[in-house]
Amino acid sequence: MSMRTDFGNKMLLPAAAALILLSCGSCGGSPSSAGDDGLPAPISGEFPEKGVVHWKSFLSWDEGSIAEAARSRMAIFPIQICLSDAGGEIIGRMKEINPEMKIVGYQGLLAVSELYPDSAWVRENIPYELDYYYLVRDRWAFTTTGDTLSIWPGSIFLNPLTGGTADAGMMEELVGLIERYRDGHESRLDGIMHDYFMEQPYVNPELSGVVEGDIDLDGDGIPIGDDPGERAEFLRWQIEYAALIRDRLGPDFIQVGNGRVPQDNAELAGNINGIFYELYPNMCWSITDRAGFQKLLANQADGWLAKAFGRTWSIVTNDAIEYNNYFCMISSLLTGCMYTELYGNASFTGWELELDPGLPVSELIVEGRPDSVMTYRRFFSNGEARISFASYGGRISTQFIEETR
Ligand SMILES: [Ca+2]
Repeated sequence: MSMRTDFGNKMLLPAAAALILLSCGSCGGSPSSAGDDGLPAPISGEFPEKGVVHWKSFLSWDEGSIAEAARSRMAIFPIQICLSDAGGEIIGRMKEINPEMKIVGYQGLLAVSELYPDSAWVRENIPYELDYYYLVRDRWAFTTTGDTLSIWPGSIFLNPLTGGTADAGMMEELVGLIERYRDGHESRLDGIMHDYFMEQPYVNPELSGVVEGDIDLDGDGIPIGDDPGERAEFLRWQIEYAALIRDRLGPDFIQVGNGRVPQDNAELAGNINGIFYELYPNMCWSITDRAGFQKLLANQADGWLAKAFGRTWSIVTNDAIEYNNYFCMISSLLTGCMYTELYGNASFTGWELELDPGLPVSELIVEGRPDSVMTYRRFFSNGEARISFASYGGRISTQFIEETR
């Protein structure tokens, strides 16, 4: 792939077209209020805690979708949609129903989408997208052979190093853009989700043979995989970027991070407020269900993540295997996280699982040993959440046992 040409003809795919906003045929009616769809009004302290994950447009949504989404504590939508007029209208309706709901904008970390060719349309409809594009247009990363670096189809990777060290100026500009938009749209953006923090860029297999050359962000001719100093600066930039957002947008501007680094690196974790567990419990690392659960538990311990609005904002998700949605829900009850239900690719289609556990009345109880059976239990006012793992790390049972008094 080579796209080192001038703006205007370099963009191949209309990635932004996928983000075309709702035509809003359903927007003319009166705002729905909690309860008129028959759903219980969300109240603070309701369990299990739901989080919406929807990295798409609102085109497929109707009044019912808005009401269902509003039953959540947090919703993650593409940041440029949160900051668009049409997206803001829908977010406003959700917040009318549930004023405590927090809106988090999804943004690819160190990535920029290939631009929709009609920049006038983008300016009119998703202006953040265009401003972000212009801001980073001179920051593309290139490989050792001068090819444009892409690690995900439809996007271009950015180089956060200058002269071999973390580029503080670039960081300032990126945070400044978020700050400027947030300040103009305070009610629509309560935080940001970074997808994702990484030790080094990993080129998606779909691009193997498309991207030529090796990744070499400091330009010394040594690929990043063989260059510990380059990897250290690359990680340093990410940690300082999260710290700068926290500093400039305040400790209650929620930051949720995807990737392995927030799960393993205390310094980064201490600058953000939640972890996005993608493909929980195994993530993409071939770990056992038990290891995934234990990692989730360890990450929620005091002192790992920073709090925003007095709590942490982790969410367990799985969009590939339906039976994991229930495991996500019970895991969330045991560990104090949010869960979501996905039946497909990061697209919210409503809630199918229903459970009324009441309020937690105990801490987590751990029984057994790793070489036999381990059971995790937590009592709620209406029963007990419980997961048991076998010695090999697989699940034996995932349950909510209702009290039958
Ligand atoms: Ca290098």
